[in-house]
Amino acid sequence: MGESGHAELRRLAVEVATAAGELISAGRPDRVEVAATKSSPTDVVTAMDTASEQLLRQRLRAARPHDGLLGEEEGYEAGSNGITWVVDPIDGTVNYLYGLRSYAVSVAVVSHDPAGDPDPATWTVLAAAVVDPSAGETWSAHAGGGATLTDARGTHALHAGAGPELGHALLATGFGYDAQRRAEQAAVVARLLPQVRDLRRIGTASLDLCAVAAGRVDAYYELGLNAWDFAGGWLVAQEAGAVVTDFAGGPAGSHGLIAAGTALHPVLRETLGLG
Ligand code: LIP
Repeated sequence: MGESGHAELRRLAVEVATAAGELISAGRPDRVEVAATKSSPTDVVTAMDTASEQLLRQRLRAARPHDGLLGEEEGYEAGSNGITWVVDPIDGTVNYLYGLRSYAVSVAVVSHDPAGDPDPATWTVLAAAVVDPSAGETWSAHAGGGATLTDARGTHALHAGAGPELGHALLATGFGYDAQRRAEQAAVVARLLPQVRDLRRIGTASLDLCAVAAGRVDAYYELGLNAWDFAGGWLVAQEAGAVVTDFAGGPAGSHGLIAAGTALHPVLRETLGLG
């Protein structure tokens, strides 16, 4: 599939993510209820997570019936052509639950060995869209096509800078739903905080990665993300010129992710020392 094919996938990703974004923002009840919990009592699902994923699945199946689908709420449904959509119906569900801004719909499409399952260690992200309904912002990218932010003022090309020296770096990070993991993450923060400008906890991996692409933070790192949390934002940051790897410099994954400019990335990776 050539660049024009990737651009077409990007257009479809933006279209379906925008529709799901409208659903979750216009349909947000004043008081959001927890419908269920998953990996821990604080890892919640709301009825809007489920409704958003159903809309995404329905629209993508209708547009591309042979593709696979991997989503946070309903899991993996194999396709027949080595193309799979990776969707997070509401990234930042806890922000959504509490009525905080900074939640998003993330839609990515990847190519992989048709005989296997989509795996971040070996897949190729072809196109992506991240829609932030509260901010009225749409982030998107396609492989070889660059990354953009569309807002009320128009569409802007994204170029992540090389990054400042560590002591002047503004970092974003996140914490898991498991108490033991949070204790480990807190120990890393305690070690890192005296060495950087400051930390931000936005609560939404896809928007953290887009913030790196736009220079709103200088770097983002997190341990324990799911593929649907980072697949979309990964391509936006990568196509904006940021470096996105795991803590050892290999493909990013649930075992670790660091995104930063070309100069800051190696310094931060060494300082974290988690590789
Ligand atoms: C969230 C991520 C965030 C992380 C949270 C959670 P969710 O995804 O976007 O970066 O710190 O623990 O994984 O659960 O809202 O889709």
